Amino acid sequence: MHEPSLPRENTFDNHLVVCYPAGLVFGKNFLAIWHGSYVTGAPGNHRDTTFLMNKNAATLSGQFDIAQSQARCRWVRRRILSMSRNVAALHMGGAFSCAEILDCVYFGLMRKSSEGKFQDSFILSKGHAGITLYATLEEMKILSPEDLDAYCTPQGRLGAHPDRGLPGIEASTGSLGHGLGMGCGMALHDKVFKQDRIVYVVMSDGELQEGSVWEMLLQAPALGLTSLVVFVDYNNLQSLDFTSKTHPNFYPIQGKIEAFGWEVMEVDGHDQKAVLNAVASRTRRAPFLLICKTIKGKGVSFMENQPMWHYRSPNPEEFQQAMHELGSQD
Ligand SMILES: Cc1ncc(C[n+]2csc(CCOP(=O)(O)OP(=O)(O)O)c2C)c(N)n1
Ligand SMILES: [Mg+2]
Repeated sequence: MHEPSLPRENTFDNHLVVCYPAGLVFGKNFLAIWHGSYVTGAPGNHRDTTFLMNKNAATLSGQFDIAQSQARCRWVRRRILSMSRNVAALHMGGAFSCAEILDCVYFGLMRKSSEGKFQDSFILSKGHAGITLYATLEEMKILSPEDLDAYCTPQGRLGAHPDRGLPGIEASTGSLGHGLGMGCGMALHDKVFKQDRIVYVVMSDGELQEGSVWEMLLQAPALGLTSLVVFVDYNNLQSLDFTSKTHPNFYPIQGKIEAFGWEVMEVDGHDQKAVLNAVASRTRRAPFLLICKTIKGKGVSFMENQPMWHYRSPNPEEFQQAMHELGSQD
């Protein structure tokens, strides 16, 4: 029988036997599981994604300063706005809706080793919000200002969607519906190999339309993937319309996912304290999913809840107005 070849050129020490049967069970999630278990591997095995963290970053919730986080998020949104001047269009609405979630993950939740490397992992499943990840990584001094200035240019290395192997980026995403499968693969790896790592995944609410997501929602509790922490950026909007209008039967979300065996909570996704408290209160007896109620385009009055701002760059007047609202005087 033909066996798929393993990425031997890498330094992985995992074994096919662990996930091959899982692949049979997971059907089309096989590749995502494969990616999670083999390509990403154990903490410390990451090929190009280990990096020194900003030593000044507060990484424990106890040190997390809400006012500083709010200032960082305003800065992240302004940074995204400034990047929008150089490209025809970018996913601004969904980038703004998840700024606080990413800030909580990177500055409040992710643990680092004594050598300053991340012990935990992060997957931005809604890869079209890569600009928020880039700006957050710039805040952490993992990406440089020059990297962001060259966003989506031939001479730059940051594209519209995150690419694994760039500093701080552990998973290539952008095709919606795969981040949860990757996260499950990573968590399954850690369970089998007894690795102490938490895998954080940020998904969009539009992704809940993907069958692959529901396969994993069904499977993760059965596999006992208790190191998995998932955030759903529930902004009630996808590209063109409100998700509650196009897919009303998804709502309410919480009970459906709980019925599969997850521990689920719902908070205001722009309230850092609520997000961190919810994650801190998880029992660790089941995979944890936090429904984060957010506003697409958050922070700029004329962008909030407007489908048009899913994928549009502001004109010069709109840019000035948006900068003003985001505290350009900070
Ligand atoms: C599999 C797949 N289908 C379609 C797209 C194109 N696409 C990019 S963003 C998006 C939807 C955006 O809505 P949502 O997923 O809820 O993200 P957010 O509201 O957070 O921007 C779509 C359909 C994609 N990236 N991947
Ligand atoms: Mg959405």
